[in-house]
Amino acid sequence: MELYFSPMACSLATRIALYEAGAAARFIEVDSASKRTRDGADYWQINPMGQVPALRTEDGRLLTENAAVLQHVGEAFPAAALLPADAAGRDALRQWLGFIGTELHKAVFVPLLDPHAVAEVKAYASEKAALRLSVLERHLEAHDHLVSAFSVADAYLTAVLNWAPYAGVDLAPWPALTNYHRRMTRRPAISRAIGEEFELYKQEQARRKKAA
Ligand SMILES: N[C@@H](CCC(=O)N[C@@H](CS)C(=O)NCC(=O)O)C(=O)O
Repeated sequence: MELYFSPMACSLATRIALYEAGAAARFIEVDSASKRTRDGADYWQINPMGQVPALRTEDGRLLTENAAVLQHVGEAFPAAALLPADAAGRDALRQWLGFIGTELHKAVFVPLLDPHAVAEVKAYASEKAALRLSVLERHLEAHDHLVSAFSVADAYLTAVLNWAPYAGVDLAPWPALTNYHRRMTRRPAISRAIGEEFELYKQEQARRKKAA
């Protein structure tokens, strides 16, 4: 498998899933500004949306969209139990993946992190945050994970919550969510993935500063 990723982007969730599974994969870094891979390939030609993650599957297909990519990895490595085994658990997982992708990632965090978003757009996104974070808070007051055990949904939520300090989202009013995030980042696979990608993120920032 090959994972197209940008450092500390949502594609971190798939790296986490691959590390949790102990899977061998090739990681191809995409500069989110220039849309070039590190070896100079035009990423628009690879993924016409220009977004990460994109996963080249073992049989050569290119799969995009976090929810699809994460479930593919979960299914490819069943021994890692990154997906619930029962039908109700799978439904809950799909529900959380939809929630994280649309309600949290896109509705709240993308506008708050986008330097081109105007103040009104940021205010609108900020306004959306409290309800969504309170839904997570209520769930995590009663559960250790989004579904019955660690799953790809936890990998995705962790990747999104990592952005909170950069997006100006204060998690302090949500103690169960804050504790959950702290607990997730202590998992060896997650700590390793964040450590490696944060280093790549700093290198990317330094390259951009030098080029400016
Ligand atoms: N709907 C896509 C969204 C992916 C996405 O927003 N990726 C971001 C990084 S977290 C990205 O590549 N942004 C660059 C861009 O949109 O040009 C998914 O769920 O995979």
